[in-house]
Amino acid sequence: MPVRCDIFCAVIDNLGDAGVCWRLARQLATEFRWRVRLFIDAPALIARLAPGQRCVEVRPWAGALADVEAADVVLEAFACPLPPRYVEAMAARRPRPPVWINLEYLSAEDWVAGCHGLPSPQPGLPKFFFFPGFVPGTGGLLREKNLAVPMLAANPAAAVSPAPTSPQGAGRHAVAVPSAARDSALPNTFDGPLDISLFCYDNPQLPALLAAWHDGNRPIVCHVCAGLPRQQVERWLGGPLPAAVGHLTLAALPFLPQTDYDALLARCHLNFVRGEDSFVRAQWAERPFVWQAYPQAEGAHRVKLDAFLARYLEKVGVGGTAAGDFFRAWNGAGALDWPAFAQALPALAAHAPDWARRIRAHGDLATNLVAFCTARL
Ligand code: TRH
Repeated sequence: MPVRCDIFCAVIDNLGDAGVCWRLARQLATEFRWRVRLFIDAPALIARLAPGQRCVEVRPWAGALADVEAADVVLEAFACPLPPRYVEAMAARRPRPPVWINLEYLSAEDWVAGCHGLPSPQPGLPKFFFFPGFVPGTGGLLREKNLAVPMLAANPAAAVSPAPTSPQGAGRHAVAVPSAARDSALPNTFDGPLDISLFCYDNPQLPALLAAWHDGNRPIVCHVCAGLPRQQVERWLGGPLPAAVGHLTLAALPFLPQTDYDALLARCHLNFVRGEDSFVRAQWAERPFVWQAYPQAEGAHRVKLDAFLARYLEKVGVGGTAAGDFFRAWNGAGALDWPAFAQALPALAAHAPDWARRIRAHGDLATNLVAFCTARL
């Protein structure tokens, strides 16, 4: 009998809760043949992330669930509270209660490895903390077994931006495939035109970055993601995208299915990413990236940022300082120095494959989760 797994996801905001839960559900279903139900309070998000998917049963979750039998493995994403009726069904399950997992948010902080896998100190049903992470002793990072295939083999026409209107405003042309994607090889030259993807939260540093690109002397195509990024770029431009201003081309991306977004990351020279899932995917794309951490009160996100930078930049060598300063400025601490960061791009590109090898060495999250749960079933 296949292992039955129920994943519960309460979407706080943005896309990452759903993005992470979807990736995990898909991998458990397709690589481990688990029978997965994803209970989510925003099921439409899954339809946007994975149009037409059939491998996971997506169940709308609102309030109390009708009579639902508890699964073998129950995973609450990001400590979302389970419906009381479902917890009762878990307690009543025979011969033993399910393996109950709390999948936590990703952090590079040192304390994570010491908390990973610990039982949650609460009376009644045993529940375990499961922490993703970059180092041994954590649950690892979400990564499909055959990752290299989808990112580079995905349909390049899907991860493109409509070409900008010509200066005369002649209207949209056919799609403009990012220059690096034309020969579908990884973009590895950084002294010519750059393809840059932009996915960010509201960021007061963005106007300065766009101005630096505009005033610079090299052609840049910025592939602007839908939502907050596009709203901010159009505010800076004072008009709709796509557009071309001097050397800077501002192309507008529609919201892409998740696999096409992954493919975009592999095709750009540099990726601006945010939150958790795109942050991890940028590292698997083995391209230079800049991360905007999910903003938290009292600057708590800067602790997460510094913890990550301490690990990520440890072996970069020349360019590491400029990269660290740029990451911190992008997260609100200091002024952006684009020319200095641009000079560090070759070093960051050379570092990327070794970094990807390091963070996958202790296994991927789904494989580690399956081992953890199987030992307790
Ligand atoms: O959208 P996010 O800001 O989600 C955030 C973070 O997950 C954060 O940790 C969490 O606390 C908060 O939500 C509640 O960023 P993230 O994590 O990168 O998730 C974005 C998802 O959207 C990711 O799976 C990639 C996907 N995506 C697409 O599928 N298509 C697109 O066009 C774009 C831009 C993103």
